[in-house]
Amino acid sequence: MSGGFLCGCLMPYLHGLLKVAATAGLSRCSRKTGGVRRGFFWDLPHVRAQSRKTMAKSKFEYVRNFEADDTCLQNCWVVVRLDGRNFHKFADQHGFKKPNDERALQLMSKCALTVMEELNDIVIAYGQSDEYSFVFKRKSNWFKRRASKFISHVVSQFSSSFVFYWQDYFKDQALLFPPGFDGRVVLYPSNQNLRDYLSWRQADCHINNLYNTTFWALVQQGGLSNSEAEEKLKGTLAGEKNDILFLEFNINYNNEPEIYRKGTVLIWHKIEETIDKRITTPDAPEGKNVVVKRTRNKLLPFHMDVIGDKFWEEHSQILADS
Ligand SMILES: Nc1nc2c(ncn2[C@@H]2O[C@H](COP(=O)(O)OP(=O)(O)OP(=O)(O)O)[C@@H](O)[C@H]2O)c(=O)[nH]1
Ligand SMILES: [Mg+2]
Repeated sequence: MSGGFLCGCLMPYLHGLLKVAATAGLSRCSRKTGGVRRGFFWDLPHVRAQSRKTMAKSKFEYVRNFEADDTCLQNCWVVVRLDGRNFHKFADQHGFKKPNDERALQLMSKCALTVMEELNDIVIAYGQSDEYSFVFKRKSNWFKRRASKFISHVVSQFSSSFVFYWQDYFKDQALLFPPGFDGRVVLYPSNQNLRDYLSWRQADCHINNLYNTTFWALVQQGGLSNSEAEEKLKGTLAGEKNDILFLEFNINYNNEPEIYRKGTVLIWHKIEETIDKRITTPDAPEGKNVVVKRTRNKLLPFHMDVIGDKFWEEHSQILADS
């Protein structure tokens, strides 16, 4: 390439580029960064995005080191529990039935199903009231086991589903304001720890539900004020609450719906199904319908005891976690 060509063709082109850069405000940018190169046209956002892979790291790259390492310990069960924020108020303002609103519980489980279908590696979920727990496989390497990824994906997927599916469950009740959920990660190193965790949540469901069922029977059917009912139940044991329900209101607590007493367990099940499939064969090149059998994993809800051994014996694949 001759010097004349450089001056004649390339210089006006470079001069043009510099003018464009100056118009885009990059001269100021270059003063700020103290270097000529950093303020040049490759600092335009689209150029920066393209060149990130090929260019050396910027001097700002060090800020990455401020991020905390939140990798979940290997070989532990990763449990994410979320809980509705201020659902006492939310339930009141949206006319939830007391003590249990079937629509609300079904909506919560629909959201949990969506979370399990959309995200990887969740083997079991358990929910009651305004909370849901999700258990990721011990060996999960989803997002390199980063706690922040586990929490944020579960909570955001659940929250958006809650709003998305609201009207399917609350036909005559508009969603009045955006609900929120908090989330946390807890690691459990042994199968027994995980079972005890789920037992704890189910025992909590039982204790609260027995209290609430008795409390609202006293108020709604017994005509007591809230504070009178509270006073009457102060210090009572489970047996005494059962007696109040049975003797005063003819309610056998054991006959209350299982979804209220036990909460909801979601697990994967292998199901066999038959589907119609269209295939072409040498004798039917135009295609024909055949019935095909296949097995697939489907999520199913249960309202059963997870404290005893029976559930874990019948669903041994959950803890096997190969
Ligand atoms: N009426 C009614 N209320 C419910 C139902 N499910 C949950 N709730 C309400 O949601 C609350 C859940 O308890 P918490 O999570 O401890 O209370 P919260 O108000 O959500 O407070 P934070 O979680 O601390 O923000 C219950 O106390 C009820 O007031 C339901 O089916 N019916
Ligand atoms: Mg709550």
